[in-house]
Amino acid sequence: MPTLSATEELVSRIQRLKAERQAVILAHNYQIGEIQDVADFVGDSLELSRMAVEMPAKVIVFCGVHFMAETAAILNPDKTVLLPDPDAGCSMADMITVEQLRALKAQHPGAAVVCYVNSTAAIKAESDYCCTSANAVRVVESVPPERDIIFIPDQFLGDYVAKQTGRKLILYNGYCPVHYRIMASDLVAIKAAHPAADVLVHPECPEEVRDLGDRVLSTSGMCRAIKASAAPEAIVATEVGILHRIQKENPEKRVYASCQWCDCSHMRVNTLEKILWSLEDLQHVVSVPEPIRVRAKQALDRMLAVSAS
Ligand code: CIZ
Ligand code: SF4
Repeated sequence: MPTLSATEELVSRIQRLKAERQAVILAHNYQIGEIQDVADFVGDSLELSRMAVEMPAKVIVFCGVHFMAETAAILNPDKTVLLPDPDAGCSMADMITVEQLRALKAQHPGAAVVCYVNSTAAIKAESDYCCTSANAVRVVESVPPERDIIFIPDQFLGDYVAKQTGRKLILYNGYCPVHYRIMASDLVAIKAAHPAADVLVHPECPEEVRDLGDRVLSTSGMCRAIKASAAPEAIVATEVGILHRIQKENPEKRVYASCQWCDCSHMRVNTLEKILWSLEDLQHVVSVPEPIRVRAKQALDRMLAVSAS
């Protein structure tokens, strides 16, 4: 009988335990390839949140970062949500505290607060609407026109949405350090080397980088666009973990990252071993105190109502 490689052995133990625990494994588009391959679903945070609600599983192993697992926990109080590594944070989410948000609200009384999903549960609880990069434009358009809007924490996504909607947004100075590494000059060079490629840029990139793209899209928007395009090549300006999914779905295409060192250290802390340990020990449980969960859920529900229509 052929012997299994160490990875195959790990995968088979994960699959066995997953069935025993009635668990589902959800992986974000930015996770490493072997985690995407072991997952039941791979997607962006909005799709994974929806999947977490729809799946009949008792346990959700959320392979992503803390705010994503928290979002799943907010929407699924009766399920156990596990994060394989409790230190998988998000630099952008950590850039704003509740005190800073309250100070901003005090400066702009009456303004609606739209928070990007890349934020803590406590920040969502202080916000009126949540949004992801896939629905930020629609969420902002749904805010009554007479209301001012505070948009937190991502200044670049906020700037993009302001330009798309024509709404004047009160921006905060947060940003994603990973997307900030993508230089316009790198994108110019790679475009020159592959002139036939579709160029897809994430809205967390600064404007001079966004302006070089054919389209500005969320991660799952990029996956859909590449599948639908006749172009034989694509350049993606976002976190490099997404290349695995795109290449797997489009084996005949050549896909390039605009920046090789655009990898998120938080996303990288999850490993197959940690997924196995997480299922063995039912660790690390992500839960949100009920008073915060209920308020944060209102902001998420407003977002889900807009993006369902
Ligand atoms: O919403 C998400 O999953 C993130 C963080 C990015 C994207 O564009 O999908
Ligand atoms: Fe946060 Fe940026 Fe990493 Fe996404 S890529 S989890 S926004 S630090």
